[in-house]
Amino acid sequence: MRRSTILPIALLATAAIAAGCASPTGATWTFAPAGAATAAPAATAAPGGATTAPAPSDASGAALVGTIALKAFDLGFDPNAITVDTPGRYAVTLDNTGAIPHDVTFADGATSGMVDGAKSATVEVDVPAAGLTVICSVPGHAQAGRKGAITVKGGATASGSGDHGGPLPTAADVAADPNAPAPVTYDATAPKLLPGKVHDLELVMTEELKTIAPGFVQKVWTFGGTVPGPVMRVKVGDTIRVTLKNATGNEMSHSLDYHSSQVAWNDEMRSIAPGEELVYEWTADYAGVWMYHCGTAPALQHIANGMYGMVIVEPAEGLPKVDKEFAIVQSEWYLGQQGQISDLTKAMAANPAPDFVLFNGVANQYKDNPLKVGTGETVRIFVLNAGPSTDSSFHVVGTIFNTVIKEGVKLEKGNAGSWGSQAVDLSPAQGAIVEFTTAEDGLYPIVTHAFNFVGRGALGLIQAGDGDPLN
Ligand SMILES: [Cu+2]
Repeated sequence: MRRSTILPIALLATAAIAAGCASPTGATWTFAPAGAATAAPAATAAPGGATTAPAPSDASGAALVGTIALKAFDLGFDPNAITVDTPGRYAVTLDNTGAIPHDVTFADGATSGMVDGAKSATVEVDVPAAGLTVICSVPGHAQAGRKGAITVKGGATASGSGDHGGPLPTAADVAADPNAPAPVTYDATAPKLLPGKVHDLELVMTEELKTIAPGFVQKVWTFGGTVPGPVMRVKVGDTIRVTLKNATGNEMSHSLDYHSSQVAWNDEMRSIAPGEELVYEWTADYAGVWMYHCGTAPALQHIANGMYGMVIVEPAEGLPKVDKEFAIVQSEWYLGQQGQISDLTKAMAANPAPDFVLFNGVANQYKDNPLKVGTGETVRIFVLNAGPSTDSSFHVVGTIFNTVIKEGVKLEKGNAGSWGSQAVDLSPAQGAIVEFTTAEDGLYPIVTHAFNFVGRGALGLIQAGDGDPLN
């Protein structure tokens, strides 16, 4: 029975990956301004599951104007922002693909009743012109994100919807836009070492619209057209010469601060205006997982609006070979109004409460598109906490890190005593390498163990083998 609870997630994920990933890396590590880099068209599947083709008939005899198919998994509804063409009576079928019981309960009281895992049930509901909200009534489930809304086309968005099981912002000040373009998945595969010892690169800073969580579009500032910026991978002893360009047409001055470099703040790290460029040259003297970011004042705002990325500096002798390598940057998003930049007032709070916490720039993207590994393969993750302000406790559920290299401190696989590590604490601007092996086929969630953030987008999955521990 549990097979059917797991496989649909994996299959959905495969489809989503096939639908297109924007790799931030290229062979020459030269990054074009990103007009191209943004969004796929608004998913035609966004109203997913809703059809207005009249259903044949129903038990009550009342005319149905359509049917709605809803999936419940253990973290949300899919979809959870549903748009229908007209008000009227709909038959809603809940397919519980999760492992524990859920229901679908509408604001007017209509409910499917509790549906066990791998079971389904149908409930009829009258959708008024104003739309209505829906929750799972199991205690705690709605608060954890199992809620959504049905909206009638042309009507206001019923409050409470996100999309595709994505988390909801804690702030009630920005409503999800059901027509927002689907987020573009950031390829988490760690790039290969740049060949040679001297690297002449170009990095263009852009200002453009991006969907940072389903339903939420922000005017982000980028390095190289992606958030995070591209991952760069070099070795100790290399020379890196970056031509940094502030794209013509941008509104803001920007700058670049490589934590992996030793240069004067008021030289290479100076701000440049739109249309200007500078050359930032540095030598890789120390190995590590380093942050780079825009340091233009207020740096808090420039980081909170997307201007950060990772530099991997390997020791001169290189890193031992492993089977799979990923790079993950954790960051916070303080939601601004739709189409606007992030909210600096929220980011400035003494106790900041991010609306989203992101892995590689998009809420929950690797929950929807799991990272694939083979069971028993050696896995290495380069992880960076870009902040700007909250700590990360990076953890992969079901695994133990046998190797951790954090800020120059090393736990080595095979050490006397068999010491291991469960979570790596990363303050803002700290980075680490973690290595582990999955014990069996299955799903291994990637989280920050500060669990209040898991429901805000800081959730991914590693899929080992076919994702099914039981076959
Ligand atoms: Cu900037």
